Amino acid sequence: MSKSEPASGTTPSAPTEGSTESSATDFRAGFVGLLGPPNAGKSSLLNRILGERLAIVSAKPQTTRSRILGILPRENAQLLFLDTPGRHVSPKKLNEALNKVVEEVARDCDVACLLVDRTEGWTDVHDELAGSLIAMRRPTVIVGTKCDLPRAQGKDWPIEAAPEQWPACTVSSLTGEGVTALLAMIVEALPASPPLYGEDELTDRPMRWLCAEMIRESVFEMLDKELPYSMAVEVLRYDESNPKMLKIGANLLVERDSQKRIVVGRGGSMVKNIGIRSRKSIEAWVGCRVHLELFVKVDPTWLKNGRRIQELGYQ
Ligand SMILES: Nc1nc2c(ncn2[C@@H]2O[C@H](COP(=O)(O)OP(=O)(O)OP(=O)(O)O)[C@@H](O)[C@H]2O)c(=O)[nH]1
Ligand SMILES: [Mg+2]
Repeated sequence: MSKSEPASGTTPSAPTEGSTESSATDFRAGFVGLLGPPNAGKSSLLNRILGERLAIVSAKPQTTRSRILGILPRENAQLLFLDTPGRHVSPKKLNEALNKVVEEVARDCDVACLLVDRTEGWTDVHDELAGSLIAMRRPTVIVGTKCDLPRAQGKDWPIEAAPEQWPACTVSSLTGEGVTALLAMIVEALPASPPLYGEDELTDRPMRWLCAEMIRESVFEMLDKELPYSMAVEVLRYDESNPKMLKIGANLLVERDSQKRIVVGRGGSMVKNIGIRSRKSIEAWVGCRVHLELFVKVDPTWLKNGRRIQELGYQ
């Protein structure tokens, strides 16, 4: 989807291999995997790099549930960033699917950025991811995030436990500090290649999916504790026939009746507020008015059923 499109863009854009006139010898292009533990700041970094709010962000860990492609054009390069779910070990079916996404991105990217939250430091998850990236001989940059936070200053940097052959840099997605230097390091490590996607593409994700994600972001924002993790958004209706008014109908799927009561809220107040917040985010994106209808539905199986997880777009 390109940002200049109106409320349309429901068709994933096909790669347009070799479609520009730039010579392959001086042009670089490739996939850049953003990897790290939950909450390391992967989605925030993607948004900062693109200058768009493409990936949803929350203060709660395990927000991202799929691979998200964000395309950054440069004069002599095309950087194809892949945001990933935070690697996290748990026996849940959804988690299994998310870790598979992480493994695939680590395997398929041309360059990896291994994100380390500077306020938390290096963890077991970094050891695991670093082990895989070394085994796959993947060029890797270690990216220290959240360097604007005072708590980041007291921690060791560069990190001793990190493989010393990898270059390191620090960034803040809040202020933008360090991002230009990081991009230069990535371009340096990319292979020579013509652009792989069209020049004005922003992502391969359809607008319908981005709208579902914005609703999910509101859920993360407005509901506490475990509830956002048990919840999925299923878009039932996406009607863009009127260019002045996009109509969306979606289910908020929860696992149990008790959760449904919380999401509906007293007299429907919670679902109403989730709807208002989501509608504002979607309107800011699509640039037209949005009519949004949300329904809360109990679906006790969605978290346990691999096919359902895939249908909902989380794989
Ligand atoms: N101060 C500050 N906060 C940041 C920065 N980057 C991310 N954050 C915050 O850290 C939290 C997690 O950020 P996300 O971008 O959602 O992290 P993530 O790695 O994508 O998390 P998952 O999708 O759950 O794996 C959010 O509250 C962000 O606002 C930064 O550079 N500075
Ligand atoms: Mg994320």
